[in-house]
Amino acid sequence: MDFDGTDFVQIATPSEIRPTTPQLTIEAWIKPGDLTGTHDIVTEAWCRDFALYTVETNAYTRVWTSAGSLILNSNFSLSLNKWHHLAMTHDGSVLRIYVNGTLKNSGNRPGSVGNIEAYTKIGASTVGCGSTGNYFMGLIDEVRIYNYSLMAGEIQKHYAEGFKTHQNTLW
Ligand SMILES: [Ca+2]
Repeated sequence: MDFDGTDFVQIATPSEIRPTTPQLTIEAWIKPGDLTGTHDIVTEAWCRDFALYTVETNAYTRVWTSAGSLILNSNFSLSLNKWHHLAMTHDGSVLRIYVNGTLKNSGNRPGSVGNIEAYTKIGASTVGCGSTGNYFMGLIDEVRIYNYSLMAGEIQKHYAEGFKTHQNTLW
């Protein structure tokens, strides 16, 4: 999917994670064309109860549970116009963020991820539960949403599987 900073894709949220999910994983390959400001990659449609996004050159994830929201920074500097594999997992207590198959940060936020609406946005979000914004610029590929928390080894494997395709691409 190619995003030019003014468009997005809206998909039906998998019924398995609505309206709450005890566990969650989101994966995506991204090739960012703009790393200034905030750009959403995959977000829950209303108030970003889960989100995978970038702020400046860092990847971020956020979740909202009955214990409140938690935001994690990837502590990893993304490169413009290069492919990166991103993943977030929430196992019911710990939120984790991975870049290129490697765990970069984690934090505690117990409870199910909740208030999940019927739609999920790719390449934008409803900023502050309002108008659509945070448009992504660049390429997003192989978005995957799971109703369970993938293990570190599984994420490493998915990165390795996708690596050749995304490093050799002429896109
Ligand atoms: Ca919501």
